[in-house]
Amino acid sequence: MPVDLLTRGDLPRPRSGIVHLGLGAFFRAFGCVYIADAIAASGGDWGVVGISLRNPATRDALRPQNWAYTSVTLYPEQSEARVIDVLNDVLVAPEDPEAVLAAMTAPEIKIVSLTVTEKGYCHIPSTGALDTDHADIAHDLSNPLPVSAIGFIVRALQRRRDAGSAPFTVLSCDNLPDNGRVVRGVVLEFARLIDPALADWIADHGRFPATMVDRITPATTQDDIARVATLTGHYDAAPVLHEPFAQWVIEDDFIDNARPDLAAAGAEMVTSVTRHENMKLKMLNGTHSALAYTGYLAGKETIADTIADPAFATYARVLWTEIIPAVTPPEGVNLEEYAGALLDRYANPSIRHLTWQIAMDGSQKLPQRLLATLRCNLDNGRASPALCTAVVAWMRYVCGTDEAGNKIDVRDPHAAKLLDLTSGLDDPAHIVRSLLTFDAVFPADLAARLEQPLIAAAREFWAKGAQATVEAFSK
Ligand code: CS2
Repeated sequence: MPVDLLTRGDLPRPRSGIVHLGLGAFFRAFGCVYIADAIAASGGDWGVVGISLRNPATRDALRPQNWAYTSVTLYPEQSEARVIDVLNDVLVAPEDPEAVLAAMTAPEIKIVSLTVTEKGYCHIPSTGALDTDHADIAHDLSNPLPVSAIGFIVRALQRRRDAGSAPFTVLSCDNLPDNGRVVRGVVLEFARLIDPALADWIADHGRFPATMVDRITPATTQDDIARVATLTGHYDAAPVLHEPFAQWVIEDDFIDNARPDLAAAGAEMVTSVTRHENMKLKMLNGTHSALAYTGYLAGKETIADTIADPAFATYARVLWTEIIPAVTPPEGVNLEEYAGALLDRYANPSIRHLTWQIAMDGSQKLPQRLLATLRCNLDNGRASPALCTAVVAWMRYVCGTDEAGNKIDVRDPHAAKLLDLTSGLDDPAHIVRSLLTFDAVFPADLAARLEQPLIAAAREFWAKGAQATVEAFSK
């Protein structure tokens, strides 16, 4: 069927009030949709300038469409498309960092939001401190034109201070515990290293509200692009496809209260997101990672495929029985019901969320997703065999070959280091001991307490394989 190019919607375009760093599928499927709804409900100059920090693909795909794109909600049995029209421009940082700084310095920009994934914060996952050995940070500390998100934020704030304007609110939308505190911490550390007075100014005037973000959004594939053209009759080079569910919980702490009316769009504006964030990271992301490593090694391509195997569905339920005692529920939330809803979300057969995609960057994810829960359970004398299995599945995965001996494309900022720590080792006990020395992931005190239970879990995992190990949780 011949299809027209997607064109802009009819709505007048809002002027920009937000710069977003890291314009991936997630923010376009999530934040931009909330912002569109907030503008529709209450108006305001909250258009978005998107920044791609690495490559031009999204900019190149969206420019011929005047930055409009299709957001597709995937229900188990049908899908629903809608055009999102809040982007005003997309800049590609490596091509023109000056243009990015200029956009962030414009006084009408009130918010700089970011989805740069865990590793984009350039922090040490186990401590939260800025990783000053990180190549991008080392570069940005000595160059006025940055490459990292943190460098851009600090240099733009420096320009704003020098111009006598107010700072922007920094809105982290990544899956990190207390993400506002994490970004504030690395921004202040960076600023102190280049200009201590700037650090004081940011500490006094800046705002870094924490958020909990939730919507499952797999990467868009070529097949998806064809599918969306068939669904809508328009060719869109960069649609986003996502589940129906969305939850955004935001600490309502913005400079001069300048923000879109996100509550009108369904976001929960609260005084503290800590409980929501902990619940989501441990219960959703923790089981997601557990299913990704075990599922991948058992030959499952997607989370829906994994959960369709009853042994893995049972494994997920067992994981939740270990996780729930370590979670303080937000007011009014029943954790058993939350877990049940997660299982339904995972089972959605329309969502092809690759286990390999979720398996990426485990060194950045394990601390908050699995290890914090394990620590809490150890402190309280609770055994956690299913969580230990998840950690050893990650250890097995980062050794770099699957159970049939095929090479795994392990994507992790520390992939080489992880491989180095395990290469030449066959005995699972040696592999566990070696990986536990990696203190960016395992603080020494936790490593010591985890050694025995992880070695026991690893012996079983290596001997039986992923599928049989997971099946044992059904017995
Ligand atoms: C996933 C998340 O890729 C991953 O690591 O666990 O992206 C997950 O889909 C989202 O956090 C859901 O809100």
